[in-house]
Amino acid sequence: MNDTPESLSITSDLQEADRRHHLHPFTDHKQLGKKGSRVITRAEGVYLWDSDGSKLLDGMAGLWCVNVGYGRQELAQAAYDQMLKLPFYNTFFQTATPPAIELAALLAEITPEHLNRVFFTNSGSEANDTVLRMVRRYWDLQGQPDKKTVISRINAYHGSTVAAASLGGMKPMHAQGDLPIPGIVHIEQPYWYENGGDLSPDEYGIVAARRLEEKINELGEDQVAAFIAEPIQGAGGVIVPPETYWPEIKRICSEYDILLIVDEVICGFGRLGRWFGSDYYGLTPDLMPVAKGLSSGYLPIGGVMVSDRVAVTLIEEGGDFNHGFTYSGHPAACAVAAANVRILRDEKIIERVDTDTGPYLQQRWRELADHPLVGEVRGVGFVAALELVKDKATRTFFEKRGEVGGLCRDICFDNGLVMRAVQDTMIISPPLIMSREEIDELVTLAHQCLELTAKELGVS
Ligand code: PXG
Repeated sequence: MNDTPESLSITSDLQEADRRHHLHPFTDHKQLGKKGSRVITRAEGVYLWDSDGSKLLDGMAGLWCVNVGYGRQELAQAAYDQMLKLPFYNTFFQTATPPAIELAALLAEITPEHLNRVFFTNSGSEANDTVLRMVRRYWDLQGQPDKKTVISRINAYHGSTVAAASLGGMKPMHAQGDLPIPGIVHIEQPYWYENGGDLSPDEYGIVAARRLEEKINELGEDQVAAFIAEPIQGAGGVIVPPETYWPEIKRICSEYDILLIVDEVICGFGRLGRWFGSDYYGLTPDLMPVAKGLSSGYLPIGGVMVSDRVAVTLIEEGGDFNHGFTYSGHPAACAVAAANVRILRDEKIIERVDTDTGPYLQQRWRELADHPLVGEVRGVGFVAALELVKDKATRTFFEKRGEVGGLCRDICFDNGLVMRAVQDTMIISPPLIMSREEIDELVTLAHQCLELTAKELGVS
């Protein structure tokens, strides 16, 4: 702590202005008002500093996005150069800019083979709004306008706009503002630890996947447009599906004529040690929303990768697609994203996550399974979770879900580590450049914070 009077007064001034003028996402402002925001002022590599000078190890890569880590000069330079040359021009009305074209071509190269076109957005939420409109447009053009319903999963997170929050399966979000909108339904998430009961993970994976088949049959194949899912659910609690899940989903999607939408906003750009979660699980999405790691969060940008199957219909038969954003293909954001993709590619960062640091992180993370609070440890590549439970032997959660997770998260923050809590599931998703030494530091800090949490709860 650097509690100089100057830094304290700056922090309290910032907190006061924040309290008076700033509404934050997903925040209880009454609670925040009492405490004051933690103000993050700078970052380098895998570390953050707050306005009091405290250093934090960023176990969440910002918000699952700063894949190449903080402080990359090339990305700042790409934005600077592009802003001087052409800060903005749009991509509507038959125009384009070199960075948008270059990034589109680069994305066609690195995404699965059948994905060759991108529709640019500014965020993952806008990407998923685009997905919903594209899916319905596709089936209209196919002469099947009744195929409208999209099947998603409980606890899925696909963003915060009206369509994206509806595609998501978060009850507290649906409870505010009459969501979901019509034509979106949700099935069980493949969460073995909570829902698997006495089944083995592999048995349960099949059961969870068949919920999709049951729902298609219940609604009628002629009403169902698509299934949307993340390869591994991120904000839903790092739900790593059992190995049997995706093969069975693939079987169902190919037997029934519905589109597969794979939301790669978190898994994309290297998080699982492959360019995309679709590469990791061998999926062939018809539409693939991306964001976050696309620019490593340096500037806001997202997009939807469109398969040849869907693109041909939209292009050959669709005429105008009446959809788009002023900043679709923003030149500076595209220049930064292209530079970011080149860093990931040229520095072999994803290969390192696959063969070296990813396995090392998973091995070290699994050591935490011995802690009395930890019921399960899971993860792939550079994403991982711990289930904090009341009783490990019986997989019994704490009565008031979320309280212990919140406590542990606060303890982490106060002790120099950013971990995210989803109810009582503790989550990490670090920058992909994290070294072995930094992984050691992460696991040591996580262990210390578990100890402090246990002490607070009177567990030993
Ligand atoms: N899809 C997925 C899978 C996401 O994780 C979005 C879409 C929406 O992206 P935008 O760029 O519109 O935020 C997300 C975003 C959390 C958290 O608390 C997760 C996200 C965003 C904010 C908070 O874990 N994911």
